[in-house]
Amino acid sequence: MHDGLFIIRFPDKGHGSSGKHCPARYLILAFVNLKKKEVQVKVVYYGPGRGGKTTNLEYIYKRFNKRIKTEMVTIKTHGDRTLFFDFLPFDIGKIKGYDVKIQLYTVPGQVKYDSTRRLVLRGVDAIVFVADSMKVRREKNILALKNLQKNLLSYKKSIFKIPLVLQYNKRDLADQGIPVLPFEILEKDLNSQLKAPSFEASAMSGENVVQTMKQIISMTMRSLQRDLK
Ligand SMILES: Nc1nc2c(ncn2[C@@H]2O[C@H](COP(=O)(O)OP(=O)(O)OP(=O)(O)O)[C@@H](O)[C@H]2O)c(=O)[nH]1
Ligand SMILES: [Mg+2]
Repeated sequence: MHDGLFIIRFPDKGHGSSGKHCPARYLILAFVNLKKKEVQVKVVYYGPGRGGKTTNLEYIYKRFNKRIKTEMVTIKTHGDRTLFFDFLPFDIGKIKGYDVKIQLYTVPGQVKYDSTRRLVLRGVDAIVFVADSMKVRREKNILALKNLQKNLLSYKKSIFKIPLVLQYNKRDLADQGIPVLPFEILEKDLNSQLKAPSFEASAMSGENVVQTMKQIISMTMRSLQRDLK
């Protein structure tokens, strides 16, 4: 744990819900430094290997590099695969007098790195699930979502309670004649029970990348705002 920081476990009770985009019971677990009046919020981009998680963070970093004071940390294997995680921190201002620091992480999507994924999920406050729209990746998306559910459970967190946004990435590939799954199929496969906000996106071109991030931050902030004293 970070020096001088401790964990506040916010109560797991109703956080005022309206509609499918705001489940009633978010459990927010954030690092709060009362002395420095600072909150750290950890958002993890999760999903199948090669789905575009790192590309999301790279786009955000490029787009906001004037406001992001720290370098993006990224650890890659040969051929651009994430080995451990990517990390991108930035400040979003104050809530109730607290400086809010957002930390974006990615996990390595390759199946063999499951213990690393679990490690990166430690202390997670919110999830962006990046699915790959390519038809050939249909099964991999479903397996990765199941893997997320399992790994969250190892921290006693429910995929139904944590703030979660789905991103259907690589929509641009349809223009190149590469078969992509229709939005409705992705919704049926991945979101029929979760009923989370979902975005069709292209991390390559940046389409809906910032919107995805804003959605997850606003869902997380809504919960935090109620719980910060
Ligand atoms: N056409 C297209 N390609 C994309 C898009 N997003 C990512 N890619 C490409 O897909 C490949 C994998 O992207 P990454 O961002 O490295 O994927 P990842 O999810 O971080 O993969 P792991 O680190 O192995 O889990 C790269 O070659 C990207 O350029 C997209 O929206 N459209
Ligand atoms: Mg990666």
